[in-house]
Amino acid sequence: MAQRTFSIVKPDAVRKGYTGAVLAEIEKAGFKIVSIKKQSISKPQAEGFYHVHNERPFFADLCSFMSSGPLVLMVLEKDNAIADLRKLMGATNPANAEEGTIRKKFAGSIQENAIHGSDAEDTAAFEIGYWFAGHELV
Ligand code: 3AN
Repeated sequence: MAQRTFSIVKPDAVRKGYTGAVLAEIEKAGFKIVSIKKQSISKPQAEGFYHVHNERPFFADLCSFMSSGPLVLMVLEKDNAIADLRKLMGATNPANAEEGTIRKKFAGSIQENAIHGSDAEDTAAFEIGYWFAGHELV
């Protein structure tokens, strides 16, 4: 059954001019782009988005990075979208990412790792609702 997930082309990839290439990988893998917008986000918006990580040592740096420049927010749809996008993204640390994955091709470091994808159904629902209004998802 078609499932939705939430994804971000992160500021590092946008800055390097990889937005189109990342979107091409996503579409080639069979995802439908339900909604998409390029914008900058504030540090408090990033902190709210990553609240589950607020005890982690990298939290402040991560939120500064995510608010350091424009990014691309997306809602994607396909069968098994959540797990399939995670597979297409590759490991968090690009040094461990498999050949052919987006992070292997486009990520520079464990923090500046090109793409975000929701990791479960409940986080996908929270993340879609955090960035998109219902009228943007028709
Ligand atoms: P993923 O994005 O692969 O689900 P998470 O959820 O563990 O990884 O981490 C969220 C984000 O936090 C990562 N995408 C990455 O940008 C950053 N991050 C994770 N681990 C580290 C780390 N050890 N050092 C710096 N940044 C990290």
